[in-house]
Amino acid sequence: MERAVARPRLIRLVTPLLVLCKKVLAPWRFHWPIYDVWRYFVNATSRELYRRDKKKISLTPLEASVIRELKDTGIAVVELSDIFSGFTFSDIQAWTEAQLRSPEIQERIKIIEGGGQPRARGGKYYIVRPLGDVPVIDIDAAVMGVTLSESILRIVCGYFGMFSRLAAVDLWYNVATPGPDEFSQKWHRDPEDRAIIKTFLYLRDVDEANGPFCYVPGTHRPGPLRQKIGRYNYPDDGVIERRFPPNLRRVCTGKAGTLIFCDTTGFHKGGHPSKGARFVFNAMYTTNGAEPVARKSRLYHLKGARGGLQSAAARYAVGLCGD
Ligand SMILES: O=C(O)CCC(=O)C(=O)O
Ligand SMILES: [Fe+2]
Repeated sequence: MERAVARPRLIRLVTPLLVLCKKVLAPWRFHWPIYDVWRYFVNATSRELYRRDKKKISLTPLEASVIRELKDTGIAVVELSDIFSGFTFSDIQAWTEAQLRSPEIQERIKIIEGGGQPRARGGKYYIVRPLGDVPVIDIDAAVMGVTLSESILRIVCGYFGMFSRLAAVDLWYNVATPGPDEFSQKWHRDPEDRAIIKTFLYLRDVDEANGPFCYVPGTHRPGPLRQKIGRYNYPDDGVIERRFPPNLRRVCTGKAGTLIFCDTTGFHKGGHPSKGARFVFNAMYTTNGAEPVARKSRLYHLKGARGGLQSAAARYAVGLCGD
């Protein structure tokens, strides 16, 4: 009886304090060490959901080895057809190539190829985005079937040890441009979360001249030039090349259908073709602690009903993304 009276009183006393703490700490949420404490709590539900789901799922040997490689090195590269038996990559290619054929997109490519620098999101004029600056994509598109597939989510959630959010998807056509590397063409760590999985699906062959994705294996762990959360993570030019000679860097050339899984909190760069172009579909998976997820920034929009989503992990992944 005493406890029944005391509890609401305690809550009444503590609630304004908690609200005050939240307000005072809010601007510091993305700074160490508050970030790591906050991230732990904000992911409590997703960890619990994964713990329950894990009992019902079993990983294929390939999925298990991708997770192992990701944990060891921060990167794993597979062929899409190895993960999805019977899945037709040609459906994805047909759909993505069709997006590229739109007259406005072709016009924009010609302008950049002719040396023009049209206005673009984040100043990245050399990336043509057929799905728009804030991509809009149909949930029934074959490429979304892969992005939200049980197999990819088993890998991503297995790596995080919790359910994850699909924070971004995009289709990029990187046009060849002269001049030095800019923005993400330079070595950097992504700053949004303590662990981030990005997938890059090559839609056309990528060789050394087409701006392949590059990575320094092992740098997903805290180490030299430590990741700063929510902030600039670009070392000065030449620093990465000096610290990590070519044998310690991985250049991901590959055929169309190559699928890269990567923890981009490690050092990476790419997307600066010197010849031709690079055509790639990318997705970003994060935890609830990622800056765009926590700030409710919508980096893409999904069209279509979610009813067809089979797994709890897929429903959770798009759970915050409105139409
Ligand atoms: O375009 C690339 O290969 C790298 C892109 C990148 O840095 C990123 O998506 O975080
Ligand atoms: Fe990046």
